[in-house]
Amino acid sequence: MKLLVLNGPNLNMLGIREPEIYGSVTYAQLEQFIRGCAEQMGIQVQVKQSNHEGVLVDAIQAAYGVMDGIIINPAAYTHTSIAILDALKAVSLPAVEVHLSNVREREGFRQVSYAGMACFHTVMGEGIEGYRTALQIMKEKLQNKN
Ligand code: CA2
Repeated sequence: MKLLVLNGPNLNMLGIREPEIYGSVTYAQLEQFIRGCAEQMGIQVQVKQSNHEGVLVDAIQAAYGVMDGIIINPAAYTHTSIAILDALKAVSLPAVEVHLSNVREREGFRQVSYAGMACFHTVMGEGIEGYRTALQIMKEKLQNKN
């Protein structure tokens, strides 16, 4: 089982600012955490972060025919990017959306998720543990398929 874990803009700033919202773990530690969880579950992961919408679109397209699923935290592009939604729809891979914070309890502009419209599940408000949850949910989905 091979999964792409894709993280959007400013998540590379984790642990540096706004720890009250996003926690004190750095992005490097988050990547390590994701790799550790995946290894425990017998999942191969490619973990990628970009601040650029087109790079995220390219990464989603590159997953086509290579990966079994996508776990994505599109960060601010969650609420703006039809390009990311279209890319997820185009590759038609099972996708899970993750948010560190509980976006439902935040500002009005965070209440729409375009990417989420192409995802079969959303995990939010669990901090970095949300990535473990997403890996687990994806694993169950892919196992039930076969
Ligand atoms: O809760 C999440 O995971 C978000 O995807 C994080 C995004 C935000 O725009 C979404 O609405 C919810 C922001 C990521 C920026 O991360 C920062 C980390 C440290 C300092 C500042 C921003």
